[in-house]
Amino acid sequence: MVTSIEPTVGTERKVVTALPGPKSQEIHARRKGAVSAGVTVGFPVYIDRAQGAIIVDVDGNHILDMGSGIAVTTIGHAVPELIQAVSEQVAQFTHTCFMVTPYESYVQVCEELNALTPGTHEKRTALFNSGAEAVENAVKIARHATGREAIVVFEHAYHGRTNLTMALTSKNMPYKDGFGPFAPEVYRVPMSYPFQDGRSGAEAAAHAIKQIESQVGAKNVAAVLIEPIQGEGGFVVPAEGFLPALSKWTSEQGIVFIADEIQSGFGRTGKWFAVDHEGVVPDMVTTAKGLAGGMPLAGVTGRAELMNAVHEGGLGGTYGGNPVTAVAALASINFMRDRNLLARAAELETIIGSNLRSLAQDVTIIGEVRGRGAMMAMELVEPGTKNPNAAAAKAIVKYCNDHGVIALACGTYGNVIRLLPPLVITDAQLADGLAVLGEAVRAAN
Ligand code: PLZ
Repeated sequence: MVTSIEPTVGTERKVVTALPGPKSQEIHARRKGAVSAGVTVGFPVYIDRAQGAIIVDVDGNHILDMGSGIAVTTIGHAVPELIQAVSEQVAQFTHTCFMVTPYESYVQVCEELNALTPGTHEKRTALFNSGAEAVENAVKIARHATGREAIVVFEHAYHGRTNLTMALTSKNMPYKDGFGPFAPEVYRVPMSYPFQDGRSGAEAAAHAIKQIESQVGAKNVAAVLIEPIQGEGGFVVPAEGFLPALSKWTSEQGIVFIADEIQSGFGRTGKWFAVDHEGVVPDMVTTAKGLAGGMPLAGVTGRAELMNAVHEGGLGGTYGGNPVTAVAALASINFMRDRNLLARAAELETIIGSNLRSLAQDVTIIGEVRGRGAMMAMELVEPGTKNPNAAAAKAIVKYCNDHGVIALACGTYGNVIRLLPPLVITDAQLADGLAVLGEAVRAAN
């Protein structure tokens, strides 16, 4: 049984070849003949193993991970407790299908999600495989429970790549182009985006609500679906008061308020959920990514009366809540509690925020530094304007990658650099990563 990790990975970034190295290049060339061209790769170093915040590629380069596989490995790579739980579960049984013959870990994950998501009301949970699948199911449930069809989403939103979630996602390239027709009854309204719209939270909410009332009609709306902090759309943090105002209005109108916490949730922002920062209690919450430490698991958690409104057999799927992923979630949640990782996320906000803000004083391309916890970003602009500067973002990501640091871009216009380090990153690793990022920004300025 695997109970310990070889201590060979170490804790320091170490680049020993040009990146990507020769072995990675060889595999990457094979990829062309085997993998659909539709699936692209940002940084083609092929990974051999990883531990904590360090990823080791097949050429022996030690790369600093400030992306966590897009906000997934929040607890870091190769956590011994998770390895143990998963290994034991694989040896016991890997699959029976919860709908055929169930197992306790599924129930335990639902109990945890019911307890951790905001609000003390009676809740129920259903488990799925991916974020997109969770969002689809949240919409199914909201429609079924309300008997209404319209779904309201926001500008810059990202909710997935399946047919319904493509309709919910805002950005055409690369997510939607040529993949239509899309599911109907989806309506998009403006997001609160303080840096760009200058509106207060209350003003932005009134603006969005007015648009829903005039263009859709509140009585037709099944759900308002929102990322409390937008992920792919640019780490947009809505102005204070926006989410509470929307949540209040939806509850007055009998509309289901769904928080898509797939990227912002599970400790990433310093609280279990991003809505917790403003005391908002959604009717439903979707989770995935950080939930299970790298295993594919997603959940929909909501008010019992909504979740139970669906007829028996109306929800499910072959693999949803697979036992290996379920024990990974339990191990990951325990690890986060034991290590007090929410507090660590808040510390990371202070360290990263002050570093990026002082960098912003010295350069002209940083328009805004924003984010919460270990979900921090900078929006890059043409100097002296608020116009997006995607070329700078691209150059910064490349510089970081060339120096063995994973940093990701995002944003409707590709002009936001986001940092999503694992919460176990050490102060020394973070200082190293931020130093490389600083050089990258200065070089692009
Ligand atoms: N909702 C808020 O962030 C996934 C997408 C990467 P899946 N974000 C990463 C890409 O280019 O495909 C995401 C999200 C929010 C839903 C999803 C979808 O989650 O697990 O990728 O289906």
